[in-house]
Amino acid sequence: MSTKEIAEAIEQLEGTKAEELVKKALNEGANPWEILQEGIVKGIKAVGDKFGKGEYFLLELQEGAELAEKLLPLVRPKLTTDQSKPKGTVVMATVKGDLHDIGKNLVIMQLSLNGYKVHDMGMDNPSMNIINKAKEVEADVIGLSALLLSTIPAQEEVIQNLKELGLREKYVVVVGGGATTQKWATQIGADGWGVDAVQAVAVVDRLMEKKGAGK
Ligand code: B12
Repeated sequence: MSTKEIAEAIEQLEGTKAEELVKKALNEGANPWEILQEGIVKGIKAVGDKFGKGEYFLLELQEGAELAEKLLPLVRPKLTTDQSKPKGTVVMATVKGDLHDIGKNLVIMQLSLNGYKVHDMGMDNPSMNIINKAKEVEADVIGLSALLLSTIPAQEEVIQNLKELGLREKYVVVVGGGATTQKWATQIGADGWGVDAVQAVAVVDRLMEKKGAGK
């Protein structure tokens, strides 16, 4: 039994098979994080590649997303949680106009498992709503996810709004999502960028340490 089979079943949109394979892998004691990354995430990305090449249509893209969303809760309880005092408070949001939240949810999962208190704002969030939420919960970090080239400017808009309100130094701002790069993050003046959920934690950890030491 390999995580490759899980990825392939998702790519082929074989829901029942994918679910059985995930359950079997968990029962056999496979590493849940590996099932997540090498199985589910690789599978959904393969669906996206097929969509990008015109081999799958929107309906199939949606089917793949629904399948991934059904599989994630099977793995979630198997990942161990860090019960210690929260390391910090994070507001995580997918930006305005963007309806992708699977990656954001993985980042939330990983940050929570690593001791952060995370407020999930869901998707399609106007910039000011994100800022108001950060103020309300006294966040340390604002995390912004964007998957579309047409929506990444909204990440920059949040940073601009923070500057205009005189709040830029108050929050660590990290950006991520399939359409972003380190170069983009630097260009818009974000504090950090992460390629995946594991790196997101490393980046937030590093920036929080720096903030604690007087940023
Ligand atoms: C699933 C999916 C959908 C689903 C989303 C459902 C959902 N609930 O999320 C649905 C069907 C709704 C959808 C719709 C559309 N989609 Co779509 N979708 C995808 C797909 C296949 C997978 C996205 C995903 O979940 N990836 C897996 C996760 C784990 O990866 P991730 O999101 O990148 O997140 C990881 C990292 O980026 C990082 N990360 C993410 N966020 C953050 C935040 C921070 C702060 C940090 C540090 C890190 C971080 O960590 C995550 C975990 O490792 C991608 C293809 C792909 N390769 O990603 C296309 C894709 C993103 N979609 C695409 C398109 C074009 C669309 C539509 C415009 C299609 C249409 N014609 O209607 C619409 C747009 C809707 C909208 N307004 O947003 C294009 C985008 C092209 C572009 N670059 O602009 C892609 C790349 C497909 C393609 N190859 O063409 N989509």
